[in-house]
Amino acid sequence: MQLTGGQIIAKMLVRAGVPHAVGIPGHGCLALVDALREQSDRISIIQPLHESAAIHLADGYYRATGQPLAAFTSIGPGALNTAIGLATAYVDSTAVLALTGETHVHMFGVGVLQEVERRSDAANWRALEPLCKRHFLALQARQLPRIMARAFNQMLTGRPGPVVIGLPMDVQAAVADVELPALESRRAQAAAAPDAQAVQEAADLLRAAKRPVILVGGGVVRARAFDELRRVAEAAGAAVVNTMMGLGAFPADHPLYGWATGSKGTSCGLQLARTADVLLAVGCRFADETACSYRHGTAFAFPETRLIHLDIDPHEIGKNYPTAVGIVADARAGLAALAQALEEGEPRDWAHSDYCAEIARLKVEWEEFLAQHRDDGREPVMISTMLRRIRAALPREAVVVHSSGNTQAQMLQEFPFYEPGTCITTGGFSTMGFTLPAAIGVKLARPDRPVVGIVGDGDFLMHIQELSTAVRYGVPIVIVVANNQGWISIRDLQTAVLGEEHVCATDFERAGEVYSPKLADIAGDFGCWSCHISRGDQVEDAISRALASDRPAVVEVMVARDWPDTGTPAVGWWDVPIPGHMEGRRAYEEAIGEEDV
Ligand SMILES: Cc1ncc(C[n+]2csc(CCOP(=O)(O)OP(=O)(O)O)c2C)c(N)n1
Repeated sequence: MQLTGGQIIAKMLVRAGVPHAVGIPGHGCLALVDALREQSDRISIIQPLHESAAIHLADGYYRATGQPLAAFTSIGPGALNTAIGLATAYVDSTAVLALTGETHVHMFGVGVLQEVERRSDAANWRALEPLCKRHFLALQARQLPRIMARAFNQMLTGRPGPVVIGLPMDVQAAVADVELPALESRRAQAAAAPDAQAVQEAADLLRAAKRPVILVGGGVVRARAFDELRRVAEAAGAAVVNTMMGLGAFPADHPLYGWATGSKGTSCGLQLARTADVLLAVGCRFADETACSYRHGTAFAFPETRLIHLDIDPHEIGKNYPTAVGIVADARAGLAALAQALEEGEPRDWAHSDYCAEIARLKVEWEEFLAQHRDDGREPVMISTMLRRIRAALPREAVVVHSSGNTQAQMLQEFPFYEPGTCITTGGFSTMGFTLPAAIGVKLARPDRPVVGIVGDGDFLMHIQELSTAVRYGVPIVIVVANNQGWISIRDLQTAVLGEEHVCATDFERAGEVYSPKLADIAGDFGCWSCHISRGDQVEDAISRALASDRPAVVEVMVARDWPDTGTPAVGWWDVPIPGHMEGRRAYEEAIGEEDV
């Protein structure tokens, strides 16, 4: 087949079942975009307004379906604008294919428009290399069938991740005589299965445990191992706690659910995890937020607690904590094997156990703690009240997207998810700007479900322009903006760890007055349905009307901005270094000695 480089890519995207290519054309990707145009009855082209948003949109689509999209960019700034999106996808282990224009091969190093070449020729791609699972640079069009096959293999097998293919302009345009491989023949069909002996050892430990806990990370969500997780939890009578990325993997109304652990977690999740005798961690990397900066006995007490660590990536096992049993496997395959081994023994009457009663009591205590810090009558409304009202307005199967600031922390602490896969968040990178474009991707993937983004004003303003994308393509997402006129989670941090007099550069002000444009009006100008509210009793009605509008909608909620009503206190520990001259406040210095790293 005689095809240009661009045509090879477009045809292989069609073969891979990629329904959308998201990107911004430029001189650096003309031939590629022309080839996509030829396939436009099979791949729709979506024009976002920022390349990072293109990646977030594709990322949201993948998180909702397991199907990667392609994002495309021009050379130079277009390509480099993908950096935050790629890093978000890489840290959270999600698959996105980024096709970035590069300098023509025969012009490497001359300084073509938008080439970075002072330290090495055509060096733009080097900036992206640490931010993706694999980078390919195609130097000839005939390499592309193989590169594309390898890119899909890298994205989708083992630990998923984003892949970047650098496409010099002449390679996109050059014709090659090629065969296009069947992608299925270029990757393994079954996920990595666990070692039988290790599974047996893990099952023995869990069976003998008095206080078993399962710590659920993003790997469980990525592998869609929801049924298998439930089977293991019930067979072992284990409490289930989660990381930020594991949120939504287990139904919040299940008696064994113990909420989140970690620095922004819950008293319930922390208590269960630190007093476990056996802890099974699945698809989790023990990041500092989960581990309360590794302070011994705060989130975890290894090795007194015996750790079974199940992960697709062998390098995560033993990275931060010593294990009793390390199992390398896909979370679904690993949990299925464990469930089978546990179900062969005597069933546990977990529902009537003292342990289950203790979990219930810890959850009530946590609810009471939240209630103490919440004033439902307050105006402007507290985020805590707003979240409860949003939950009440949404069906169980609604997909909720969130990304940073107090809303993200409070979602972890107090927003119950019931159906698997209904929580989409950037847990590892906590990227401001993710929610809006990712929600568009999620809604494109799941048009049958309500899709709601919950976001702070700072986060929303980072990619507010993508309201245009939602409107142009008629994607009826609902974005709830908690507007506290500033980066108030960071102001809260300044206040909590340094003191109120150290608040700096976190309020939005003009001439000493609090400042915010009316975000609902801006959304209206974009063509969205929008409303502006400030009381808790207005939230449910606003959400219902936004959903009923069947248009992209923005509900701007003015929320409390006075400390401490801005959020719910963090109950875990976080190692935030305090300036050396602030002696009385440097609790973290003492705690460093108690950290396990
Ligand atoms: C791209 C990016 N820049 C900076 C940060 C650091 N950061 C974390 S939360 C936050 C403030 C978020 O503000 P907003 O969305 O308004 O929510 P709020 O803090 O007011 O709840 C900042 C600056 C980040 N997470 N991402």
